[in-house]
Amino acid sequence: MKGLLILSAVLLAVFAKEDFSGHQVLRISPADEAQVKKVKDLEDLDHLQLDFWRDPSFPSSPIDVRVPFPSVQSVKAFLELNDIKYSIMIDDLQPLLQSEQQQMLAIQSKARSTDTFSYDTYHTLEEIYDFMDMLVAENPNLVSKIEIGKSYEGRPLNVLKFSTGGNNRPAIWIDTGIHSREWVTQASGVWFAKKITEDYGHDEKLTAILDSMDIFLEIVTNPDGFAYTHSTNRLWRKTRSITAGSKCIGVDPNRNWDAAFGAPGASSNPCAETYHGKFANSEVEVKSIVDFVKSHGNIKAFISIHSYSQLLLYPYGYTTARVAHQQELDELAKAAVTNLASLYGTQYKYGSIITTIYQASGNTIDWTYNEGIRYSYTFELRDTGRYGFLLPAKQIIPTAQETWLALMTIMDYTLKHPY
Ligand code: 0X9
Ligand code: ZN
Repeated sequence: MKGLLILSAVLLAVFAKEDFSGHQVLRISPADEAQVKKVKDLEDLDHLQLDFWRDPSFPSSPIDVRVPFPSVQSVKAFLELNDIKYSIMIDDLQPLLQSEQQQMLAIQSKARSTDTFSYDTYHTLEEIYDFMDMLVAENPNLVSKIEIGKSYEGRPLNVLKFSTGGNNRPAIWIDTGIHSREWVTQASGVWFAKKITEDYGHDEKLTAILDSMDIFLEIVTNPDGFAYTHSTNRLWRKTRSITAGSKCIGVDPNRNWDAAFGAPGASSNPCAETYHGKFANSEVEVKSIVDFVKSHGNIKAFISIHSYSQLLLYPYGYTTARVAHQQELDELAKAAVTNLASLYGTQYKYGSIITTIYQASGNTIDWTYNEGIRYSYTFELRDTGRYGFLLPAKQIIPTAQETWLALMTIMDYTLKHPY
């Protein structure tokens, strides 16, 4: 019976889902701006169905792009014809997806408490929502759940509040999973939540933080997208909202914020992965955070967690203009990545978004910074491209552990440097 159940789960997983057999991820290294432009122009050839994992920018980072099987030959021929250097980063995506699925199915029964929950595997939305409820039930004096809104498809937008009392204390915001395919981020968010409950009253620094500040943690910031990565397309990034007049679904929730909305560094094409949406805050997943931040009024640090690339970034993404607190943010970033590396040697780069990665307008932390939240940061977690968004589950705990050291650095600094 059990064998049959597993078999049917596997069959369902195989037939209901988008198949990535023969899809390759190429790492392209343009030699100059002209070559960047040639690669960028490929994105507008809709029939190629390219999915940029790392956007075109020069010279700061190579371009990683997923090429569907039917396009592989022509894209390579194009690159070779134009003398553009590339290497094959992932030679077939499907086996990676299959081992990820097998790993998930190997976890037998539903956890009855957060002590028996498997932190070293990926979980469905339902499992993560159950985890939150268990954590709240087990720690009623420390953790509560706030619903800040409902997603486009009607799912609750749940935020965990860690608080030891007080009235509207200064607070730290952390979100994971605003891009749904960045699975190591939601998994790390779950681990952070458990870690906070374990360390409060035991770890001196975290205890001091929670004795005068609150922490808000939104683990599944894009639940519709996340559900879709499980049901249909593992590589879904955007929201799931319908755009009138287009056959393409979804808006990039990291281009939809009211900071240079629609400027260069976002796309006006609804089919693009960086589509900014019809207007700022059009996505309810974004608007709900905006409303929460404004009504709270006392958030002192805002940390938005993505993957991949191993970066710790601060504003701005839309302009090369420096933020007023550039030096302070830079020094704190340096301290945070140094502490992160102390655990397993994982190397992070840091700097402003536009100088370190690429131009991105309408992104989360440009808005939060302009809103007056000085310690606004965004992480890009592991790895640097070997697995990209398909980071093996055995890296979840090490990733979360090392990231926690960086988060503690920022939170401790926030406590000690009120403004
Ligand atoms: O393109 C993005 O939105 C970010 N990269 S990702 O692969 N996670 O999609 C980079 C933009 C930089 N800004 C933030 N991460 N907030
Ligand atoms: Zn992202």
